[in-house]
Amino acid sequence: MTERTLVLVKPDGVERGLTGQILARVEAKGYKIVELKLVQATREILEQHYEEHQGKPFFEPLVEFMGSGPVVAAVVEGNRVIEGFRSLAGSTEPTTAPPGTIRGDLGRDWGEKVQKNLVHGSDSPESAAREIGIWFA
Ligand code: YYY
Ligand code: MG
Repeated sequence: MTERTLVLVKPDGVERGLTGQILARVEAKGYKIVELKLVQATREILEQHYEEHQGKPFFEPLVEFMGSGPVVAAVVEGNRVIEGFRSLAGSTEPTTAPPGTIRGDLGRDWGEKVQKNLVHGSDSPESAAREIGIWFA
């Protein structure tokens, strides 16, 4: 079934000049980018976006990191794209994300409190609808 997901290239990905490579992988997989923008996220947006993680030890460093520079926000469309992009991205920790994935090929551990793992992808249809509403209000 055709669905939409929110993809973010996080500040580390933008800063390292990996936006093109990351979006190229999304397109090469066959998904369609239907919205795209470069944005400096406000604290308000980030707190809403990461609502589920409020109170966790990595929440503050995460919000700080996500606001440390511009991010690229995209809405990506395709059959089973929510699951498909999560699979392309690889698991949360770049050190152990499988080679062949965005995080596994392009990321590493930088010895910081937060995992700088290059991308975000929505994890369910409910999250996707909620997050697209936040970033593309
Ligand atoms: O969906 P995904 O990005 O793979 O991970 P989440 O569990 O939703 O966590 C969001 C975000 O928080 C993650 O991309 C990095 C950061 N994080 C962290 O720095 N340390 C953790 N132990 C868990 C998550
Ligand atoms: Mg998540």
